[in-house]
Amino acid sequence: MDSLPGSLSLTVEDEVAILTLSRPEKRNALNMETVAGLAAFFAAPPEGVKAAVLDAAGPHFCAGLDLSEMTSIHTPMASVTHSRAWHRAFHEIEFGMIPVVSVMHGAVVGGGLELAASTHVRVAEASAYYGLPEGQRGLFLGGGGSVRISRLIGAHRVMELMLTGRTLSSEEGLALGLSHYRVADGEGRALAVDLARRIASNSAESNFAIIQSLPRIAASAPESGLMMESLTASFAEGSPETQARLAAFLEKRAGKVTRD
Ligand code: 1HE
Repeated sequence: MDSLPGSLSLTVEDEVAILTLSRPEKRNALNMETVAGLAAFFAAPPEGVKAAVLDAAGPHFCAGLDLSEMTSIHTPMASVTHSRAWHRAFHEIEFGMIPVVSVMHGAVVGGGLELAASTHVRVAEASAYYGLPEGQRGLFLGGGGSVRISRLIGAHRVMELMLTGRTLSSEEGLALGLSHYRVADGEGRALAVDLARRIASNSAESNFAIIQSLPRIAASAPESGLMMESLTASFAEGSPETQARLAAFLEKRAGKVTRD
């Protein structure tokens, strides 16, 4: 793959890529170079990688849009072009070929929360907090948050967070669905890697169906959704690997579904 910008760093452990936002001196604020780097990485993940972890260096996950870049955006066309570039990048994450587990800590605000909302599994450390300070900055969401964050917590909560500028704690975020897990500070990355390894061990067809079809089915009219569900199931079950996995279970060679 093309080289990453300096604001992103990559390690690959077996089938799991760990991509780290690496601009802690600016609290991982998302400049266009970083957004383009995210788009390029998730459009073409390294060969053999089956799942990714999105982590962040320093005390904060992401301070959102790099506000210093906004000073050069003076026209509606420049602004819409900027937003659409974010949309393309986050689309590559949400509808890419590999499931992504994010690890959130400290500030997860504005565009940082939009970025996290485009990942498939979200782990929060206790220090994580969430906010949408767009109202205070004279901005609006532009990285897909109106759709994705609203889907997670409801448009009414997105509205309230943007209007008041208040923040939610990691406990509140867990209860509302902003994260799926909440762990002690410093424990997020290990859990995320463990989850990514587990995800990577699923059949590739099932993972593809889960991240590509499920959100589209859920957003469809029920009758179309049900049809799409049947077609997706036939795609996943048609994999040669499925028969081997079913045989392994029936011959008592596969794991059982037990309480973690
Ligand atoms: C930044 C940014 C940024 C920090 N753009 N440079 N986002 C916000 O409104 C959040 C703005 N940031 C903050 O509220 C705070 O920086 C934090 C709570 C995240 C962290 O505080 P702290 O005390 O640890 O760091 P700091 O001293 O405020 O910032 C360190 C440096 O990062 C400093 O630069 P320096 O050159 O003076 O060292 C800050 O200016 C810089 N920095 N955040 C640019 N966001 C697609 S639309 C999405 C719309 C949005 O995302 S709106 C939300 C914008």
